[in-house]
Amino acid sequence: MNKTTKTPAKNPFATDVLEGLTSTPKTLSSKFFYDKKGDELFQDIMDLPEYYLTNLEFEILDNHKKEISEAFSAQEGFDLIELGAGDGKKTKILLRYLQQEQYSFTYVPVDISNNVLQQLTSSLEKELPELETAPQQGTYAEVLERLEEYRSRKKVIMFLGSNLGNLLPEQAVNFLKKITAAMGPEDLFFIGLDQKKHPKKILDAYNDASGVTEAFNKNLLTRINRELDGDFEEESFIHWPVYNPESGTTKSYLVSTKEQSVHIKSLNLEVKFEAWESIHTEISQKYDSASVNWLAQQAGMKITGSFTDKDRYFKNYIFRK
Ligand code: AVI
Repeated sequence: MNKTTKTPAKNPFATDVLEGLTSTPKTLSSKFFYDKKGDELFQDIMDLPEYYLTNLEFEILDNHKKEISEAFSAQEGFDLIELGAGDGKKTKILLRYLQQEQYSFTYVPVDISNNVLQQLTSSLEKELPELETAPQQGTYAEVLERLEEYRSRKKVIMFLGSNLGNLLPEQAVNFLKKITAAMGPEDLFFIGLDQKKHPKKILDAYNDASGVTEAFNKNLLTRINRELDGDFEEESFIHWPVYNPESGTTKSYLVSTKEQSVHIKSLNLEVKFEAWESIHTEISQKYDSASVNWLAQQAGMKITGSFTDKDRYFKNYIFRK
C-alpha cells in the first residue's frame, strides 16, 4: 500500500515569525505589517504632519505632471503598471492629467491586497469613469512574472512612495533586476525615493508624536497574538526607530522593557527576552545620488530623468534599460 505523507500548507507568516524570533538578534519582517489594521494605520501615517514623504511626492507629481506625462507617452499608447498601488491618491494626479490631455493608456494597479484594489477601483469608477483599468492582485514577484503579458506596447512601471526602501540592499537589487528583465528598450521605470536629509526630520517621520507609527510597529505583535495564538504584551515593548546618517538607513525596533517569556501556541514556541532585548522590524532606506546611481547600475538601468521638491527631500526618477 502506498503511504502518502501530507505536508501542512505553508503559512509564510508563521514561517517568518518562527525563523525571526529564534534568530540572534531577533527580527520580524515588515512585509507582515499590512493586514487590515496595518493598512488602516499606514493610511493614518500618510496623513501625519511628521510623515513628509507622501505630501512631497504628491507635490512633485503635481508640479511636474506635464513633463512626466510627456516622458510616459507613446504613439501606440502605453500600459501604466503601478506596483503597490494602495489608495492611488498620488497616482490620481497623473491619471487625471493624462486623461484630460487625451493620452491613450491603460492603468494597471497591482497590489497584494484585494481589499485595497477593490476600494481603489471603485473610487476610480466614480472619479475617473472613462479610465481604462486592469487591476492585478498578487505579490510583486508574481506580478513581475506576469509582466511578460504586457508586450504589445510601451510599458511604464511605477513604484512610488519609497517602497523600495523597505527592502534590504540585496533584495532591492534583485527586485530591480527583475524589473529590468521585464522591460523592453522603450519601456520606463518611474520610481520615488526618499532622500538623505536632516536626521531629525527623518527620525520624527518614524516617531510621530501621536504614536501612530508605534501602533503600526506593534501591530505585528497583535497579529502574532491573533493569527498564531501568541501572548505578547504590547505594553512591555517600546517602539524605537534609529537613523544612521552614514548609511542612510532608518531601522525600527521593538524593545522589550523587561525580562519576559512569550508563548506562541500554534508554533509551539516559547520566546525568551532579556530586559532591553530588541526585535528588528523594519528598514526604511534613504538615498543620495551615489546610492541611486549604484542601484541603477547594479540593475542594468540608466537614470534618464529626475524630479524633486524645493528642499530636495524626495525624488522621482525615470529609469530606462
Ligand atoms: C511603505 N513604506 C515606504 C513606509 C516607510 O516609510 O518606510 C512604511 C512606514 N513605516 C513606518 N512609517 C511608514
